[in-house]
Amino acid sequence: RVNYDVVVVGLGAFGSSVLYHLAKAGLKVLGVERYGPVGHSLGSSHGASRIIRMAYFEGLQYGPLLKRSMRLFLELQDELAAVQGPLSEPLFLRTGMLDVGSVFERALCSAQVQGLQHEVLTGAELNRRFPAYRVPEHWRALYQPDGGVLTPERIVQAHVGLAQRMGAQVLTGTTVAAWRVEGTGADAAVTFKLVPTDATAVAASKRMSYSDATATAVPRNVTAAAAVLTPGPWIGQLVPELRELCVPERQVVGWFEIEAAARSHFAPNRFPVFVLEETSGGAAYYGFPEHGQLPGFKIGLYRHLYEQIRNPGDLDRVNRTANAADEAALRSGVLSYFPTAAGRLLTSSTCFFTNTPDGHFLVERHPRYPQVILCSACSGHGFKMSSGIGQLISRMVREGPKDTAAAAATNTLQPPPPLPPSAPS
Ligand code: PYC
Repeated sequence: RVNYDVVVVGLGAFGSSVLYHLAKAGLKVLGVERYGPVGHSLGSSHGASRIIRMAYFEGLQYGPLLKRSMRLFLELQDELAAVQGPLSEPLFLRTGMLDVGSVFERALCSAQVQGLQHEVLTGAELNRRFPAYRVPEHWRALYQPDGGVLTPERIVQAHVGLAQRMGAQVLTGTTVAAWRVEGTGADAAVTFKLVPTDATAVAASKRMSYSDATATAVPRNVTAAAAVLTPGPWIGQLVPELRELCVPERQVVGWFEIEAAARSHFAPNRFPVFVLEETSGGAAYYGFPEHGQLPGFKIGLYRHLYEQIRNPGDLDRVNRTANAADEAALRSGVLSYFPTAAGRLLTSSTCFFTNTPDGHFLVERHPRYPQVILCSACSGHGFKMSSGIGQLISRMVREGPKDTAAAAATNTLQPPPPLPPSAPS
């Protein structure tokens, strides 16, 4: 009676991982993606790099999920290489991680409680050891060797490609116009009305990676026994009740030109990824070594409220290029802490964070329709856990709604044991 065991809506970080784990478990699964091809730059899973780190200043409760996710990313990398042959670039590049300034105390607490390898550095020691950094000498930093760079587009493509090899079907260029649950109990089914994504709106907003190659083949309706909604910032369009809770926000990152003489200081073996929060309650930045195809030093602002988008219809109209204020905000961090990379802005990229009020994730069954699992928002720090969350959601789907209590008991995301507030360092 139903076409699929599960329909997954949104094939970014979370949806692609859910699709992969469901296909691996042998379920008949369809992935629906609004744009395409997967790994595109219109959502929240692009930009060439994401941080993964184990000593997590956001909360101790994330520890087990982080370890699981790291293991799964490494397994994914091996599986991809087994299918494709040696990879030109790894999916995970180990560089180490630095938590600098105000985030130091909480990261240290997380490292100590979890028994993770770490070192404590003063700002002076940090500047000597990693010469691209120039932070105040009295600041403190946590160095954790188990951190580095994940390559988001390639991970999303790996999850979807491997899922397809295991039988998953994928529709790109397809928008869910409506969904509803029909029937009750064992007879309940989730029905989706699908339409080709409006290519004109997309082209008008200058989004370069859109492809409507599959749009003509979009079926009008599909039904499934269960559904996983992982639409990122579009969650408010699919579940209007969540508009107040999950608020998308425009985010801009930039790649700045590095002085020729300093370029080797930004190489992956000399430049750990970082989160740096100014101790005076000022800005928080994050950044990456120069690596892969894009030259320059990539820096972003962490948890900065650029531009909240309250109306999902406005997501298609967001300015995708860095304006003067975006550049100035990023350049201020470069000039203060990485002055040898204060050259031209070579490249910029815009994406969405989808934030909850407490900065944690939303991974829940729909309160009225327990066969529908909601997964968004991740408040700007979820990519690194997408492999583990995909596996957990696959388990929730297979255990079924009756096991909500058991699923909740194994859900490592809640409740958060509070960490001490940050102290000035
Ligand atoms: O989770 O490391 C992170 C991060 C940095 C910026 C946004 N998220």
